Parts: sequence; C-alpha cells; structure tokens
Amino acid sequence: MTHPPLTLYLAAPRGFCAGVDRAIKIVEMAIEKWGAPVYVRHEIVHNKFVVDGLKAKGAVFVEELEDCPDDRPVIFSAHGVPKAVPAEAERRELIYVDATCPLVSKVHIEAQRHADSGLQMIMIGHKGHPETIGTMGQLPEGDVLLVETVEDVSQVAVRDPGRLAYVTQTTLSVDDTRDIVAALQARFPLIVGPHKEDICYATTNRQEAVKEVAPKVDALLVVGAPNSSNSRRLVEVAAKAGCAYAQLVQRADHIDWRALEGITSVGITAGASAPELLVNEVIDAFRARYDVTVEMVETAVENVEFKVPRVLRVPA
Ligand code: 0CN
Ligand code: SF4
Repeated sequence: MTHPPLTLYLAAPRGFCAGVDRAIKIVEMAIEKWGAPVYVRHEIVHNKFVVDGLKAKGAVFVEELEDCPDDRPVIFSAHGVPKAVPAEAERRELIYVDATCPLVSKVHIEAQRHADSGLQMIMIGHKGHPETIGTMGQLPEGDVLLVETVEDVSQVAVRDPGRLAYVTQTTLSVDDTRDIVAALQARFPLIVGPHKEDICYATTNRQEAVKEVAPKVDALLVVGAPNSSNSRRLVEVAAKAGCAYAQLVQRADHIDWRALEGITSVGITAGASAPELLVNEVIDAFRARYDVTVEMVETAVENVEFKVPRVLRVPA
C-alpha cells in the first residue's frame, strides 16, 4: 500500500532549553549523590514523561515542602519558589537544592532590587502558574500586583503612578506581552522595567521558529504538556500566524488522526520541557502513515548551557 505524500517541517530551535536540562540533571545527580528517595517540590519541569522517568530512578514528587520528610533531600523545580520555601527548608535544616532556572532567578533579583529602591512591583504573568507564584513570592504577600491582560492594566490600582516597576514571567507570548507592556507604559509613563520584558531566549526562539513554520503548513503539532506555559503559547502563536489546525500533543498516541485527514504538510515543534525522544516518536507515527519528506526550518542556533550547583559537582 502506498502512503500519501507529506512534507514535515521540523522547527528549530525546539524542545529542551538550558534551564530544563540543568534541572533534570540536578535531580539525577542528587539521586546519585544521596541515593533514593530524593524529594522534588512540584514537577521538576512540566512534562509527565520526564517526571515518570525520574520517579523510576527514585525521585518522589510532592506539591508542598510539608510533604517532604526531614531526613531526605529536596529539590525545588525549575519554575522557582517563593522566598518562604527555602526559608522553611532552612528552618527545618533540610538538605535542599534549588533547580530554579537562572533566568527565573534573575527576575527574582530584579523584583527584589526594584522593591528595595522603593518601587511598587507589577508582574505580567499567568495567575496560579508556579513561576508567577514564585516571583511574586520574592516580596511580602500583596506587594506585587498581577496583570494578565491589556484590560487588567486599565484596572490595576497602584500606590503611586510615579514609583512603579514591572517584571514578567519568562514563558509568555512575546507579542501579547509587548501589548501589555505598551499599555503599562501608556498608563504609567514613568514605569521602570527590563529592556523589553523578561521572556527568556528559549521561549522567544521557539515562538520565532513557529512563526516561520505556521504559514507553510496545514497543521502544526506542539509536543508538550497541558500545564506547560511555554508549550501552550506555541500553539497560540501558530494559530495567530495563520495555521488552521494547531494542537498540543503529549506524545504520538495523543494525535487526532481524523482531524489531520487530507493534510499534505505538517509542522512539528516541542516546548522547552518536552524530550526529543517524544518528537521522534511523533515523526515515526507520521512515517507509518505518510510518505514523509522532512524539511528543517531553523531560525536560530542555541548554545546556552547552565552549570549545576557546586554541591552536586564531582571534584575534578
Ligand atoms: O514547561 P515548563 O516546565 O514550564 P512553563 O512553560 O509552564 O513555565 O518549561 C520550563 C520552563 C521554565 C521555568
Ligand atoms: Fe529557563 Fe527559559 Fe527554560 Fe524556563 S524556558 S527553564 S526560563 S531557559
């Protein structure tokens, strides 16, 4: 039986970023160093496949520090934690390793610095997302105001419009955030902020690549988890860039083949927390049904790498 032809555009960069790579290594190295079980507060990165793999090696995932025993090490996830979390770990004299991405920690420091100089902080982010909770939690409860949309900007009640600063979540839509920042600057001309926003290189690059692929294809699949902010943004970016069918898939057996009937081209990318193995699984599933020609669409080359914390490094 002959398969119908299909051009598969593979976006690059896609998949693991430096912060995810480092966070996963931290858990693996902690298990090597201290033995199992090692506790992890929140999914180390938002991917079930990664989490299940680490569980099999001896990691135990919990949502709160109070669910960790006193006598086992605990790792904080890549998304960052409120200041109260390491403070409580110290009080309990726990062994802990902070796997917060350095690019998230940078935002934490920014927020603290602005607050120290007397500015009230506004955070652009998604309510309830662990990174937003962590960044807002660098300052006392209620000190940081959250805005999620341009509409929120018109509603936000500030102490003094002349003494304000903003920070952002690292995994937002670049285009939506530009509009929110513009609305903040229009309403509060003296607001202080980063050069553009705090969206990280990986989020920016993956969205750029999707913008290049989306207009070429009948459908675009983003390999990633439903709780992964950066992955979900890639689906939105594809739809906005004119792709008729943009869908998040956790892995190959989640693909809705009926919805793809009649396509002659497909785009594939992956969120920053999705392993390349799952991308390959998706490509293989297409190869089993189509006569596939793969085209690479590379819009940037990444060579960012983050060191693991000293406590886990083996002396040379
Ligand atoms: O999917 P992730 O674990 O997290 P979000 O995109 O939901 O923030 O990817 C790693 C990003 C970070 C921090
Ligand atoms: Fe760090 Fe960006 Fe990766 Fe998040 S998506 S872990 S901020 S590099």
